[in-house]
Amino acid sequence: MLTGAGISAESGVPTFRSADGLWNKFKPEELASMAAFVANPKMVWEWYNWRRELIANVKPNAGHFAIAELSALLPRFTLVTQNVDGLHALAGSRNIVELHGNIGRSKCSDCGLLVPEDCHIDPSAIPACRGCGGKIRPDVVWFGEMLDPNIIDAAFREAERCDLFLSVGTSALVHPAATLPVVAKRHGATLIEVNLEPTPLSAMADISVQGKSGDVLPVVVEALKRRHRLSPSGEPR
Ligand code: BV8
Ligand code: ZN
Repeated sequence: MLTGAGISAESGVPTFRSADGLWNKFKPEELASMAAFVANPKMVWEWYNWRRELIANVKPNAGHFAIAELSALLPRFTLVTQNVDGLHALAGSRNIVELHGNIGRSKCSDCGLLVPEDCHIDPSAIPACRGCGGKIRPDVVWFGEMLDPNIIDAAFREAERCDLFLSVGTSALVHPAATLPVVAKRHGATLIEVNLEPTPLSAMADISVQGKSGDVLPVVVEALKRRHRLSPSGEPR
C-alpha cells in the first residue's frame, strides 16, 4: 500500500497540489530543496516550523486507523508512505516505510547526524552540528535528492511481490514513489486506487474509487472482515 498527502487531508494537513494545497502558496523548488536551503535557510526553517506546529495539533483520521486495522487483518502487509507527518504511526500502523523521511526529525546537512527530536530550531539562529559544524536541516527528502537506497529498494521489492496494491491519497506525480504502483501492476498485482480526483494511475487501476480515504477505507476494512468472517484480531472465527 502507498499513501500520499491525501490520507492526511481529513486530519487538517494541507496536501501539496490540491486547490488549497501547500504548493499553491509556495513552489516546491523554492522550499523543499537543498538549493532553497542554501539560498535561504531561515525561510525554509520558517516553513518547516510552521508545518511542524500544524502537524503537532492534528490527529490521525479514520483513514489512518483503517490502514492500521488492515495490517492486522492481512497475512502480509507493507505500508509505504510519501508523507512526513508521522500520522500513520500515531494511528497504530507498524513497520512503516517512510520514503520521504519524517518532518519531526532534524539532521546535519553535512554528515547526516540526527539531533534530538525535541530540538526546536530558531530559523534566525540555526544550530550547527555537534559533530562537524554543518547546518541542521529537516530530516526529509527534498526534490532533487536521492531517496535512501535501502528504503526505496525495500519498497520496490514489496511492490514486485504483492498480490494487491492500494494507492491512496496521492496524485501519483512524484517519483520514484509514483512508479511503485506501476511496478506492482506489471508484476501481476491487482491495483486499486482511492483518491479524491483522477490521477495518471486511474486509467491503469483495476478499480479506481473517487472518494475520501476517511470514508472509503473503513468500508473496505468492514467488508474484508465480513467477507472473511475475521474477528477484529484477524483470527478466523
Ligand atoms: C529523485 C518531502 C533522483 C519534503 C517530498 C527535475 C529535477 C530534479 C528532480 C526531478 C526533476 N523532474 C522530476 C524529478 C524527480 C522528482 C519528481 O518526481 N518531481 C515531480 C514533481 C515531477 N523527484 C525527486 O526529486 C525525488 N528524488 O528523483 O532523486 C534524482 C535526483 C536529481 C535529478 C533527477 C532525479 C525526491 C522526491 C521527494 C520530494 N519530497 N516530500 C516535504 O514534504 O517537505 S515530495 C511531496 O510530494 C510529499 O512527500 C508528498 O507526499 C509528495 C507527493 O505528493 P502527494 O502525496 O501525491 O500529494 P499531492 O498533494 O500531490 O496529492 C494529494 C492527492 O490526494 C490529490 O490527488 C488529492 O486529490 C487527493 N486527496 C485530497 N484529499 C483526499 C485525497 N484523496 C483521498 N482522500 C482525501 N480526503
Ligand atoms: Zn554534521
